[in-house]
Amino acid sequence: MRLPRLALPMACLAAAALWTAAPALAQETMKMNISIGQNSHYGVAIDTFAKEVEKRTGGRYKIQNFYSGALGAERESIEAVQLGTLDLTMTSTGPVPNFVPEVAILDIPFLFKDYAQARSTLDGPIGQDMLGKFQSKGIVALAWGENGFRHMTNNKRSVNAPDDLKGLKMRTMENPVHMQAYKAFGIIPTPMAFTEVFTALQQGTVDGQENPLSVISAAKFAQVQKFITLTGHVYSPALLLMNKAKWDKLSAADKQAFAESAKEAVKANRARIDEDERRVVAELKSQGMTVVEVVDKGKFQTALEPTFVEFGKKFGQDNINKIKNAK
Ligand code: EAX
Repeated sequence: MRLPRLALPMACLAAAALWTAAPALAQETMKMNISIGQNSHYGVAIDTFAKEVEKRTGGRYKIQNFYSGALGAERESIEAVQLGTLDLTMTSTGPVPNFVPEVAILDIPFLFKDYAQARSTLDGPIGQDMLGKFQSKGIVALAWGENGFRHMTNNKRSVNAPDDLKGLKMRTMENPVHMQAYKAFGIIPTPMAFTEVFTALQQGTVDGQENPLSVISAAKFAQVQKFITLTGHVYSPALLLMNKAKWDKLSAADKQAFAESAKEAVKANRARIDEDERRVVAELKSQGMTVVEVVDKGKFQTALEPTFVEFGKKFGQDNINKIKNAK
């Protein structure tokens, strides 16, 4: 059967029209990974980020999120973002000194006095200047997020003073500042990726660990830890990191969309931490943990004096004081 004379040109026109429309509908999917579960202060952050990126780029970009270290632990994820085998990650600063040594100053115990000061310092010139140090390492730090003030948990005994920490085998992040400081407490530091911590606690490979309430709750550590002391000994920042080559390929408008989406993610992240800080202590008590809530932090700081002197030499006491005194 012969087609009407106009059928073929019309078909070509329709195909051409579809083809020209195709680029506008083209969608690139980027992968993002975190070390803890979706129902967490990081999960809510990257889910917000994903929603905002798709909305603000008009669907040109989609973020596919992975949780609980599905694509690797934090150190591996940072490495993968640097290499470009992973597009984005949200991570604590724990492993970051291995990539950007300058960031290690933020891991000094008792550096920040409270959440408000930590947030304003990181969102201000000191923090923003530090974000700039990632680009030469092939990484774009989109924003400072938050992990929270870290507390000590263990299975051996209630910790009421620094001496109670002596001899405890504690999992630490792969962070040189933490490991050096915790030795001053008499702790035996055992660096380990977060994805291995629950099993290590369950099997008694380590006696304890230290993490913010948000992490302790999300990781269900009450199932494998008996005691917690609200030492708040370290403020643990977090970061949203992106592969630099991928960032460079974005248009100016899409760069702005990603940056604004990161800001929205951090708002959700910090709001969840504020909620966890109100909620989790009661949760841990109901799950059977013994909670030492009233802690003489001065005693823990005094025990760290020798390492504070070392940190002053390593990072410059003026630089440390600049952060400590930041408003
Ligand atoms: O970033 O490794 C840790 O203890 C971190 O606090 C955890 O992975 C969340």
